[in-house]
Amino acid sequence: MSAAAAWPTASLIGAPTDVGASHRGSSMGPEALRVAGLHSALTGCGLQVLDCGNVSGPPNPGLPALGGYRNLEEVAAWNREVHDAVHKELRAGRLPILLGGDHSLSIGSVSAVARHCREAHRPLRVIWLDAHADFNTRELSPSGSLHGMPVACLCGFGPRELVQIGGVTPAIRPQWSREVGIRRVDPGERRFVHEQQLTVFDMRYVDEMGVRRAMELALEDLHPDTHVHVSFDVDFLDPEIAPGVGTTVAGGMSYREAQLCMEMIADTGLMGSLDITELNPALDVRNKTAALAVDLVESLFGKSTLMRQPASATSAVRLRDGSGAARGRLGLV
Ligand SMILES: [Mn+2]
Repeated sequence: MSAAAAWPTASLIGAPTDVGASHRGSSMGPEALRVAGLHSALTGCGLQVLDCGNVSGPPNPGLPALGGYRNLEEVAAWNREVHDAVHKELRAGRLPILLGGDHSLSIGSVSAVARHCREAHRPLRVIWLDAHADFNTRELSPSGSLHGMPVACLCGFGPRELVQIGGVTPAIRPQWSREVGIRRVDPGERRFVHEQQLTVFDMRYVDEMGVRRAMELALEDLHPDTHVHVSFDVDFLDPEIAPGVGTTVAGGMSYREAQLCMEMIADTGLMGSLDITELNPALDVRNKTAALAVDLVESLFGKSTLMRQPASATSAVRLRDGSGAARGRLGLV
């Protein structure tokens, strides 16, 4: 039996807004992901796919920060919509995929996932793939942009409108999350990350220990009943391969490193929800970042280059025969 047969129906939920971002353009992310073939890529992985269309919310007023937050009222309105849409799909037994939109929308999405896990008495693990820790608060943030604050809000540090969205505050505990790929953290935010004992596998860790070790630890101690939520900020990737992002930071994940992250998450078989955020088509080159995101999502759902037999994952894939003519044709042993 292929692993794909176990997946529930996936629900695509677009949230076309950039109200939480410092740059405009991620509002076009949902359509770019659809144009890049997300639906058929998922179908190709063996999933049934339901495109729920887009949720809607207020336009981006583009005003400067007020009381430490930019566009708080608008961010809260969008997040309530995202929360309700994601929670509805989870209750229906489907696997929601949020198409952002800026990363503040994960407040709504993860709040819904956490609420669903509470209702189902299941443990939750949040895998946060990002260049930034997203653990800012009004006091610590230099910009007031809420897309730099979602993890803090989810852990209960933020405005009432955002920390209460899922009904219980805090929505998650810092120890339920694992951040991977981090390479830009504001000074005050850094102190707060340590204070709250957030587990972060930054790029220094990845350089020294490799993606494999980082992901082994990020995915350690999962219970067979754990719901794994993946929050994928496209700026996790190196800007050389993923230019279509507003907040690029050099030194990100290479193509192969990112693929390995996704494949290791797929190997758990426990992913129950996903966010794809911060894709900015206005900065992209011929939609290549969207196409790359779709490629990586395929890996999250179990597509791999050298298919391994699930029962013999530790055995090496060998050439079917040793003749020169057949070299390059890899067969399953
Ligand atoms: Mn982010």
